[in-house]
Amino acid sequence: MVGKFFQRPAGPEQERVPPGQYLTKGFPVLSYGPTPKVGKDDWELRVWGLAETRRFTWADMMALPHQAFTADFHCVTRWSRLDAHWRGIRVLDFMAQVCLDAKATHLMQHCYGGYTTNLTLDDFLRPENFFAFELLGEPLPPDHGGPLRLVVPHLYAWKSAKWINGLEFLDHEELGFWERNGYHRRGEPWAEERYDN
Ligand SMILES: Nc1nc2c(c(=O)[nH]1)N[C@H]1C(S)=C(S)[C@@H](COP(=O)(O)O)O[C@H]1N2
Ligand SMILES: [Mo]
Repeated sequence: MVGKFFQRPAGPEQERVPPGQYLTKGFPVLSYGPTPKVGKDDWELRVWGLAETRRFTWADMMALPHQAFTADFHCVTRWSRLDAHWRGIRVLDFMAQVCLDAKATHLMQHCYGGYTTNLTLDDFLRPENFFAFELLGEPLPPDHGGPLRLVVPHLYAWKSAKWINGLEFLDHEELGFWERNGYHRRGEPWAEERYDN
């Protein structure tokens, strides 16, 4: 994997690359299964479980505040992409619209295509987390999760659900697709929480 496109980190960037990761200047696509085709007219994001049940349309999302943000992205397969420029909706701004049950402690992200991945509420409700709809100045390409994906920069990128269409709030931990298949339940890259639970 080390070669022209994957470099061992050097200089000041080194401090920003978690252990065991290699830098890439590009932005690889990593999907399990085909890219779902979802038009913005049919698109929706559902909220259920330990929260008031809601359906957000594309227009509902576009009515929320938008922000540009820059984030590093670390895939557990060992590539890291620093300083990706995104645009999206801050999770905290979105969640101001959601009436959560006080018992909620965890959530499951659901996606078009059937992918799932779990988070604790603490890992979700952080100011650096976004629902992104633009990448590098373009509408988020379908392969990268368009029309909308989550970006959770402090955890390995499998926690950043592409084509997200549901948030299920829970009072206990359930495991998502990769977590049931041997990935770590939390996935913190600086602690190299890769495969063992
Ligand atoms: N719905 C969905 N989300 C997903 C995945 C997936 O297969 N399906 N792959 C995950 C993994 S393992 C990574 S590394 C990132 C990759 O995002 P990218 O393809 O935009 O680089 O998306 C994550 N989110
Ligand atoms: Mo990944």
